[in-house]
Amino acid sequence: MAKTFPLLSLIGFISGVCWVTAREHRFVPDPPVLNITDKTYKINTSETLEITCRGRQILEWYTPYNRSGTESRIVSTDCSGDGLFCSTITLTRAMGNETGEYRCYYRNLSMEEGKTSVSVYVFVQDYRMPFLQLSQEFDVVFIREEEQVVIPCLGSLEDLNVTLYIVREF
Ligand SMILES: *[C@@H]1O[C@H](CO)[C@@H](O)[C@H](O)[C@H]1NC(C)=O
Ligand SMILES: *[C@@H]1O[C@H](CO)[C@@H](O)[C@H](O)[C@H]1NC(C)=O
Ligand SMILES: *[C@@H]1O[C@H](CO)[C@@H](O)[C@H](O)[C@H]1NC(C)=O
Ligand SMILES: *[C@@H]1O[C@H](CO)[C@@H](O)[C@H](O)[C@H]1NC(C)=O
Ligand SMILES: *[C@@H]1O[C@H](CO)[C@@H](O)[C@H](O)[C@H]1NC(C)=O
Ligand SMILES: CC(=O)N[C@H]1CO[C@H](CO)[C@@H](O)[C@@H]1O
Repeated sequence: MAKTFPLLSLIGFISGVCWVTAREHRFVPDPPVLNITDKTYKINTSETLEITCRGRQILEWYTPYNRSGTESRIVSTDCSGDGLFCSTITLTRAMGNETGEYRCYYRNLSMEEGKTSVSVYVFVQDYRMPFLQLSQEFDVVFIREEEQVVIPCLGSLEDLNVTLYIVREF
């Protein structure tokens, strides 16, 4: 009788392990893969951006257009084959304000970097207009004394050197 307890807890342990693996198989397929493996990618303005994503489920993209809420110039084409889902996005004559994160993710799964989604940060370098218009929400930044504050400044060049000036308006 004394031996049943360890046996029971062993069974409990095994079923626990099986449950965890089964759960992971169900919710975490292999992450999608981009054909650009670097974290950042640079093109010049008016060039064409083309990124391919492959994965095990239906793929969708999250791009700077999702953030800006404007109509997208991005064309996506299906390139599925060889048992994999595949999607290519093409952006012709890229503009500086199309700088940002291009993320490919599995539809209907919560976006998790390296698990259900993969991204690349694309700089569409515009040397004539290096600063990008920020979305409305950043119009006002509140500063409190002795507190660190982040003033958002978005550029289309990775190695932009910026200086902050205070302009007093009365
Ligand atoms: C982008 O333009 C800059 C300046 O005109 C040039 O030096 C650079 O080689 C170009 N880069 C690419 C990837 O075409
Ligand atoms: C990624 O794939 C697209 C479409 O096939 C191709 O045009 C592009 O050059 C590829 N990019 C890289 C970095 O291999
Ligand atoms: C982003 O926009 C694309 C195309 O407009 C759409 O298919 C996708 O569902 C959007 N993603 C999110 C997370 O809103
Ligand atoms: C970039 O600016 C153009 C107009 O100059 C606008 O049509 C487009 O939607 C903007 N792109 C993004 C990603 O906000
Ligand atoms: C930015 O400034 C740093 C320090 O002053 C300097 O070392 C670097 O070369 C500058 N980069 C560019 C792109 O001008
Ligand atoms: C089950 C489920 O959530 N289905 C959704 C998958 O995503 C598409 C498009 O994003 C939705 O239309 C479905 O409702």
